[in-house]
Amino acid sequence: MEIEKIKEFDNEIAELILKELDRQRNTIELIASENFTSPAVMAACGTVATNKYAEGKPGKRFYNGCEIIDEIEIMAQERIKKLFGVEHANVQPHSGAQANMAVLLYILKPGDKILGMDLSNGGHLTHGSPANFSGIYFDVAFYGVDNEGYIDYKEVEKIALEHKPKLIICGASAYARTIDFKKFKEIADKAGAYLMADIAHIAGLVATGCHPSPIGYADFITTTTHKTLRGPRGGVVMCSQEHAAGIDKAVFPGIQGGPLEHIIAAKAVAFKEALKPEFKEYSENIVKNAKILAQTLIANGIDLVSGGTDNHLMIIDLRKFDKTGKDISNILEKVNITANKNTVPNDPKSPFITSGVRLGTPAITTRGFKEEDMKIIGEIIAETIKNSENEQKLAKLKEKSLELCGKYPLYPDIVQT
Ligand code: DSN
Repeated sequence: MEIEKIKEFDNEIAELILKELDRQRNTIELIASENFTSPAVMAACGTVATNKYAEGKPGKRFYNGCEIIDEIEIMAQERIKKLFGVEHANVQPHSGAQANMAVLLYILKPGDKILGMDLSNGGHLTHGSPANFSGIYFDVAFYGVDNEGYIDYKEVEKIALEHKPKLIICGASAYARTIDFKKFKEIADKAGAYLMADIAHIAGLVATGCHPSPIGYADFITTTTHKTLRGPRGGVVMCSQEHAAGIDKAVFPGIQGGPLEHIIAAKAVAFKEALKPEFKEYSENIVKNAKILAQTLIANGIDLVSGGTDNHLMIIDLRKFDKTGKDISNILEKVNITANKNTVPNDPKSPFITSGVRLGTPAITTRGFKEEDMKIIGEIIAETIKNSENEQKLAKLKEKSLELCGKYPLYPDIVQT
């Protein structure tokens, strides 16, 4: 990070960036959708590739001077195709929301029917929420989870056959269990629907075999690149050759202008990292750490939606403590743990208040946190929930968090002067 260069011209922003670095260093980061990129990925984001306009696609641009940018973008495409075993990848979407928007623009007309997972049950805004373009322009039906917190595939099938959507969306932002893509494909076939799998959360796990893959089942696969995949912030759409031209056209000129080529360069670096054997080991550790964290919380009297986890995340259900996700996520911040409030299935509270807190292990696993650390973190969280009004106790818990952070320095090569 070339912080000195920023400092020379703009000390105010440099100081704020350094404060943010300090916050990240001294916080146990449990937001399930966040991660810490490698220095190489971060460096690629801050390069001359940011200067180039490259509307269009490699070999077919609207601007001159794109020969080298083309090589970068093709390298990103080839690496992610190899990583997931897909025929086509568009690496230009600025985010996961844009990746999803491209698929919907390509395959649907306004008013068409879609079926997605309810946001309050673990879905995503772009899967049909009334507050999002996907709910505003399309006729949406939702599926959710059963009382145990699992997707009920019989119920999904029933809704799909009643609603007859043109597109079924699977994939989630807050679902701790394995997603059965084969079952979704069978349902989509019965309903005569296309299937889109949004694997934003689990992409790194899918790439390394730690979660079953939707390849071969879903017509469209979308992902972000910054969660378990540990790249820069961004999105990707993957599909078969049959849909390649349509998806490319939907991304540009359909919904975006010039792609962020510096971010595409950073995506390429991240995909190279994800193709290494060490990344498989990292993904296995994410899942292992999540399981231990879940077991520790349960052993300390904390309820989890679905009673545990198969992947990188879990949702604490606070209802028995009569506490809200909003309050507890704020109090966790006092003990230097960052997490986010999250609805639980059939939540009596609004999405701004909620009865749950979502936790995930991708970021702390990158830092090097291990089994024994997960046990300590689980105890800190349980103690925080039970002693949320005891400031003295909270101060002691904060010390414990800081001690853990000190054990695993973050970006040790960035020196604050
Ligand atoms: N829904 C966000 C999350 O999972 O944090 C990502 O869009």
